[in-house]
Amino acid sequence: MRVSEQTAYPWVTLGLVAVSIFASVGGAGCGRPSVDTIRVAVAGPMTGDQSKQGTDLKNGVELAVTDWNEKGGVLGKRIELLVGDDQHDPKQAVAIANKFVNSGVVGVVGHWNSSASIPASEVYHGANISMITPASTNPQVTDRGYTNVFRVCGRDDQQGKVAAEFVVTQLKAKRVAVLHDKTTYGQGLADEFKKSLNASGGGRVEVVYYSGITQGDKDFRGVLTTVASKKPDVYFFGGIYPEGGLLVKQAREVGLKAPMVSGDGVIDPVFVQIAGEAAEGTYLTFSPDTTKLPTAQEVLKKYRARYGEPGPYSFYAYDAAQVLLRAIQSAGTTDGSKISQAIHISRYDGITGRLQFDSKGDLLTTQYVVWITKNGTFEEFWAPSGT
Ligand code: ABU
Repeated sequence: MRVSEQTAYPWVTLGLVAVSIFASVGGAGCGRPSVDTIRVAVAGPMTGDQSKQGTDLKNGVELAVTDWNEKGGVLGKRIELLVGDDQHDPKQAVAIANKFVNSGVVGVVGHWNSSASIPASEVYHGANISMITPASTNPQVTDRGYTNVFRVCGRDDQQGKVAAEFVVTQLKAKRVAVLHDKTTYGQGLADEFKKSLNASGGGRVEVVYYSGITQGDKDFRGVLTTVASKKPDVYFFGGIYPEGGLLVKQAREVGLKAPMVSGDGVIDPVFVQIAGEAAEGTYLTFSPDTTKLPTAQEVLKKYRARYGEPGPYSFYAYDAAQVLLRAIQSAGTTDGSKISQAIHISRYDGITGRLQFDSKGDLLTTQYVVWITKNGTFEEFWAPSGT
């Protein structure tokens, strides 16, 4: 079954030996796990315009679960993986979270979108279940003091600062337009970028335009014409690749020649598929290339053999699952508080780097660099000093 065929189901559960075969459990939930099974879950946008990201997360977690099951599972029990499709919709994310809780899930890897992770984490917090997001970068994910919430990626206050430093010191921009998609992530990142512009530019940078666009819209020529009239040196976009791809494509059509700078929500091959030639020269902040890390080579080989090229967050999902399963094993129990405690004190060298958390649930060390879109792909372009 292809992922696109999952649309009809709020989630699917994966078989453990033939992990590529999905069995629908339908809308009624799937009961409680059997005594010889421990349930974990992965959630993200498995269908719709951001399904590439959900699928990347699902693949990464599935690979980690398969590795563990091949070695005998966790606490001597078979690991069963539930997959939840939140369709990057906050309400659907809460519905999925409640279904996980009612199905006896002991830990969740997800969600992808900050606007899904934040409301879903309220449910996991109430049920005392650990949640590790591989990709949700909005500061609020971990700034609410929840001891069950973790992330294995960076934060937008850090990412926005790196983008601003790049725009000021490398692109030498004086006039900057700022667009966002009005989501928790997109607007949050745009605001962090804008805030940091003043600090990086010593007051010499002018924000000549600031506005939100609507996710799902297809024609941005009107707003881009207004942006062009402001004659920016650069325009920043806080948002995801479906809109990011259309923006750069339509910017060309209305004569806006300034480069677009954006963040980790845009760095995916689908951005290039949508934008075509117009994607060239777009700058994107993201972590350094995980596929080049010596620590990732074994998993990269397995991932490619099973799924093809990993996506930007595939390996973060793999590592998040490893952190969760190791915590269950070291806690020696499926008690939620003990699993979260075990994550807090863990210090694990994953395939993406050292995974050790601060009291909030953020990684102690994360890094952002700037990538450029070149020849239809992405290359690392610039790193801030001191990294
Ligand atoms: N950080 C990339 C996009 C996912 C999100 O934080 O909403």
